Amino acid sequence: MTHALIVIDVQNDFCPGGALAVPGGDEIVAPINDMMDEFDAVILTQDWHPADHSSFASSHAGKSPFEMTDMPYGPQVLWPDHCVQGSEGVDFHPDLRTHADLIIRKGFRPDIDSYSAFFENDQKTPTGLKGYLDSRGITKLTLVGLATDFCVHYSAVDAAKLGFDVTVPLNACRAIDMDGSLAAAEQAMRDAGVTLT
Ligand code: VGL
Ligand code: ZN
Repeated sequence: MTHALIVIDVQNDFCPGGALAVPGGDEIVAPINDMMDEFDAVILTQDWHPADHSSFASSHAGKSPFEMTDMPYGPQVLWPDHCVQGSEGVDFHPDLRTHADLIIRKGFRPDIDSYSAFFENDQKTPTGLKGYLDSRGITKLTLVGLATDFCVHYSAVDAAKLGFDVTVPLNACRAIDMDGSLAAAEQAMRDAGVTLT
């Protein structure tokens, strides 16, 4: 059995001081660094948006961050501008160990957001991560990072649906938690067969 650690979006914009700061986001850097040597493979994901991305409230006249909008693929939260390619905010937290086997970027298509490391928010467009994992014989995944209720949640649910054995240690994740989104995410992960520890 080959077991990979997938570190979701531990980037400056999701840490205190960043454009979409997740409370305590930087507290998970040291525990994640300590975990890395226990795995057969380490994969990092990076939220990677063009400057005028459609998930940004600033791209929608009259809309404010954290409001909802309807996209052709369904409802979408509108975010503050974050993780813009070429900005400091898109970089990994400076203390995160980045000696990973693979860095996968997502959210680079202007018209569609991508919370999951496997599929964009239309739930159809693949990122290519499944092919990479399959071709390396990786069957077991541990997911950590930011944010528990968005990118970790959707990545974990998709991974479980794709047949991977998935564990999420919540002590190595932090949440945005808007309108009960953390409780809903934990329930959705459990329902999908993800092991929460
Ligand atoms: C994320 C909101 C927007 C995340 C990314 O990494 O959880 N959340 N883009
Ligand atoms: Zn994003």
